[in-house]
Amino acid sequence: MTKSDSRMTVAQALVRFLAAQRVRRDNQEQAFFAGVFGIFGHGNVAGIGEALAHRPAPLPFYLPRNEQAMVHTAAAFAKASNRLRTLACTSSIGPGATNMVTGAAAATINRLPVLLLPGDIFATRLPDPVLQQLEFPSSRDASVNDCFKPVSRYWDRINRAEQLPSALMEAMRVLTSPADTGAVTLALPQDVQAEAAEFPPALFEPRVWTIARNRPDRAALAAAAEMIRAAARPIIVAGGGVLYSEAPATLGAFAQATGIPVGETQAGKGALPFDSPQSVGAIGVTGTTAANRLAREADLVLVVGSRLSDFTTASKTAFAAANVRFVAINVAELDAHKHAALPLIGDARVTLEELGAALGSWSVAPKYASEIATLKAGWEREVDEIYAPAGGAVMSQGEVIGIVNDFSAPDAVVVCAAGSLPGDLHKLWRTRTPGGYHLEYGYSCMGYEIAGGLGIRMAQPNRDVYVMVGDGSYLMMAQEIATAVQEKVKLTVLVLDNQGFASIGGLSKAVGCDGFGTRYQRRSDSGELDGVPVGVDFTANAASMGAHAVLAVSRSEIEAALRDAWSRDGVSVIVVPVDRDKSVGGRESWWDVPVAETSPLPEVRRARAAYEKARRSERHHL
Ligand SMILES: Cc1ncc(C[n+]2csc(CCOP(=O)(O)OP(=O)(O)O)c2C)c(N)n1
Ligand SMILES: [Mg+2]
Repeated sequence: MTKSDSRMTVAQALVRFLAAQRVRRDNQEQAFFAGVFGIFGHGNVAGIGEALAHRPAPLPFYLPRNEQAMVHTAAAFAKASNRLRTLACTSSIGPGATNMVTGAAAATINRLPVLLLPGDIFATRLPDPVLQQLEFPSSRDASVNDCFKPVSRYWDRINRAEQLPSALMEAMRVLTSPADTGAVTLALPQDVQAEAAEFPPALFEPRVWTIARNRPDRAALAAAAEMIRAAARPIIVAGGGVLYSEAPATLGAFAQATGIPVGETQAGKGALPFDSPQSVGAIGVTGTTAANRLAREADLVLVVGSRLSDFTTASKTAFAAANVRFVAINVAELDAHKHAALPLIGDARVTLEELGAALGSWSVAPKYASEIATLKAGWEREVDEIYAPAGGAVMSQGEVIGIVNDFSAPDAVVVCAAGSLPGDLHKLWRTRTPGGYHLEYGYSCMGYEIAGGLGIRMAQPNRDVYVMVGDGSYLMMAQEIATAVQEKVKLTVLVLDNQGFASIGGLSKAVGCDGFGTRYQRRSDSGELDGVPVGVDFTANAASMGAHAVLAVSRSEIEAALRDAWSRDGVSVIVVPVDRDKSVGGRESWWDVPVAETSPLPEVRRARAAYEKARRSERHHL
């Protein structure tokens, strides 16, 4: 590289750097950035936009329809790549930038790497205030991009070209760190993006970031093995870390050798095939009868790669035995110490291998093993019953899930994020292949589904992707259908229409409020939203964006629509009316949602009394 080659704009240097970054784990090495998503405005069109217009070859550019959605697409892409690849996202300043904040929070909470490049106000401050600039009265140093700080694992603002190299190195360190990863935000003032400078040629050399498989402390590992040997009723909680570490086979072997049952979190579901003898399915608020009963009496919980959210711990009521103790395998200290666990800070795969070796031929007692088998068989019967044809004019959501599950290939991926579907899918979806169950349930962000489906299919073009989305989530963010059509990405989207929020409607009833404000009804003469249904034509909406869209009311219509979608390219949308009142419900679990302490509504007072009683089971694990 000659001296004149190394003089370039900040934006050009950034793009060139991105194209040169590679990641390696085990024997797998690949480019870390699979492309750049972007929506241009005056805050990035002349800087990053110019640099992308003549970008290095291996970096494709994608034009989405909404900035929040593109971050979801990038996060889903990263999740479906087990965090070994991601996409960068560029936006203009102001609303384009803040639209990404929700996506950043979702990525960071789910521990998924995404690189966000919002434009920012002039570093020179000369033309201030520019279009879309927030004028913060007590500091000229603030912009709307400061909103990204708490939702980013690394945040920086590049006010001078000289700051770029160290910021990029920090960005990569965080993005490729299993423990620290999440959204990384580099705010780029629009004047700085276009400024030229000399950059050190080494910045653009191909660079390989190795993702380590750290091993836990030896003494802690020995102590953990002792605790497991001493346990009579151990259970494993498998979280997303099992999948990200590519440890499903290791976990399967560990569970088979020890006979310890495995309950899965939303992020961890699919760690074991549903029909493996040790799999007791979903655990927690949206868990199975089998997993929740075993959790209740467990004396030892081996947590693998989970952040133990309230949905997993049933708001700290799931593990009810007085003597219960925890051992937690996690790359992050933050998680490994939760519930006063004995922390095994390390990679899930190598730690399970070492723990398995330390346990030798130890396994659970035959009586416990047969109890596990009985509970598992009982749960599979329950699923069969919910999957079975029930008749009736409008389908239940559980039955629709069964139809899609039965139809889909073993390596198909179902994707979802919010509403009543996540709880039903967590319990009912029979996952057969790791990665086959993709739930964004860290942020449970309505609108993730279709944008996420796009990212999954981009990461895994050979797997069928089934987006299952409620009517509420669809109405919040369906526009990425147009992006999928543009990119010729094949997706099958099932819109489950129950005319509003079945999930929050049910919750509202449970807290004594009778579903207030959760139905899509027109305002009536009473002045309330209790008139005739709003009635959205979802098939017309999807078709208008280039999807093939059909309404499917009965079992046979859904099956025919799935077959048709499978045989087509592009986006197929199947709209299925579902009965909001035929819910699958919870299984021996509880979720802490505080009920009003005083109210004129008698139902609320009753709910409060029940709440106070239930809350007594909530405990500290110290
Ligand atoms: C962006 C966002 N806003 C609000 C919520 C709270 N919320 C959770 S589920 C839900 C309703 C979802 O409706 P729909 O997609 O129709 O699913 P259903 O509950 O009917 O199954 C709402 C409003 C959320 N999770 N995300
Ligand atoms: Mg709905």
